[in-house]
Amino acid sequence: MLPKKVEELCNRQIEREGYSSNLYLAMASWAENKGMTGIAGWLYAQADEERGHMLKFIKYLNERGGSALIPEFKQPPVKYKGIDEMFKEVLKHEQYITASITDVLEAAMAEKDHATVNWIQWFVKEQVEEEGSVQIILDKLSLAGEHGLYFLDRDIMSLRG
Ligand code: OFO
Repeated sequence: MLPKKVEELCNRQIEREGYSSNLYLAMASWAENKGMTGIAGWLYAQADEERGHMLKFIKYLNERGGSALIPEFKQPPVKYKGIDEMFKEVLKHEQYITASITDVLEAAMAEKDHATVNWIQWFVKEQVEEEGSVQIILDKLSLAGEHGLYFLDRDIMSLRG
């Protein structure tokens, strides 16, 4: 049986993954309107992945005898100061998600819920990859300057893991 605390934190994670998806959609839409179609494409793909993460939590909860709750989502910001600032926001958000995944893992460990400890490892690994790939984009942005932004926008999809 799924411990109550783990169920609660998985439901919290459903909201956070769903919000991540909407946040990246909002960023994608903003970038697309600025003519950054490559960056928008990267963000749209990321938004799809986050929706997939939300679905994983929904299905896992229901499979384990819990109840997955579909929440309301707050509206993500509609404007961003620039591409650099936006990707800094992405990294900050992913670090927040990593901490949130760690909360689920630690609760599962405390409750001796080995099934969840085992299942959540996929997310632990995924977060390392996601933070890493956003960090690479930020490094490239700091090298690129205004001129190089064109090339980053053109090539960004090749940086997807
Ligand atoms: Fe990028 O976060 Fe989902 O897990």
